[in-house]
Amino acid sequence: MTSSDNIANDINEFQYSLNRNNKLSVEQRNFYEENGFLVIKDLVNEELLEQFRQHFIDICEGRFPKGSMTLMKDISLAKRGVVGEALYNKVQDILWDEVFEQYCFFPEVLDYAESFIGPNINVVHSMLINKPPDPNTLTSRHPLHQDLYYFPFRPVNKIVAAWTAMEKITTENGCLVVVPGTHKGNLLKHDYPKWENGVNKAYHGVMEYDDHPTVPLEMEKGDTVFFHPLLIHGSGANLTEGFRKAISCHFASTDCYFIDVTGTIQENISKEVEEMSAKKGYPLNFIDIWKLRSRLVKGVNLTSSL
Ligand SMILES: O=C(O)CCC(=O)C(=O)O
Repeated sequence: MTSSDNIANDINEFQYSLNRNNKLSVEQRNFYEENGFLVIKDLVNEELLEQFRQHFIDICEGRFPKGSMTLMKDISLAKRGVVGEALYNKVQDILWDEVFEQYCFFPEVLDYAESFIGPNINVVHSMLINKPPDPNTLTSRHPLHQDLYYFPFRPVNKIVAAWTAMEKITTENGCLVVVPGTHKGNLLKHDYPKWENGVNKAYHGVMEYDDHPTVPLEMEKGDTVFFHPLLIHGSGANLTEGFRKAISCHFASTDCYFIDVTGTIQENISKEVEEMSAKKGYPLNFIDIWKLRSRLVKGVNLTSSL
């Protein structure tokens, strides 16, 4: 197929990816179009992932200051009095950290992000997710959700997630699970799932969706999945004795703009996030909180308020 055929396809068929930088084949674009996600094998090198692992452990064990990052605890493990790497399930807002920022700026990841959202890119959400061994409570599960629910910005097709496995990730240690094709639907109503032992803070799920069939994404260390912010996804419990880690960013085009979520199905999460911020001593509104999570990582920002 010639590049002019590609452009014709872009105009006629592709809604969710762009004809840029020849990173994606037509087959890969068709797959993303149909399914809302795409796994790229072996994208991030082992040495960098090991730096991230050690840095996370150093932060959890107090050897490196967490600064403006947020460390989140697993609710069941917190009750059991465990400490360090075995307690924390997430470090969030890693975009200004001298070690983790290398992921936000990683050229191979950004080249793929460009194929989905264009050349001018802000990182808008960034985290390292740790799943310590589950203490038989299943609280290491992440309910099925759509990431757009958390985001007060649009347009939706100008946002993409990158999620990189930091070790071999399987059904046993809590891989991502997805519902292919759901990126073509609407944003659905979310709330806390009514699970026996509860669920981690701010882990809302699509309501009445728990029993929906999913596809597991088993991945090798360094594999990276790109996915659309409406794709319904979650992850299983870590039923092994080891840790399961992944590092992830959401990227948005600098064409994105903020929206007011008052009166929408996003209002409940906006209030909860504002309360969490106030508790930490920063009584900011939802949009200002997201402004602080954003940083230009590629190209120029001529238009965005993000
Ligand atoms: O890494 C995981 O277990 C799931 C992460 C996820 O879906 C999220 O944080 O939105």
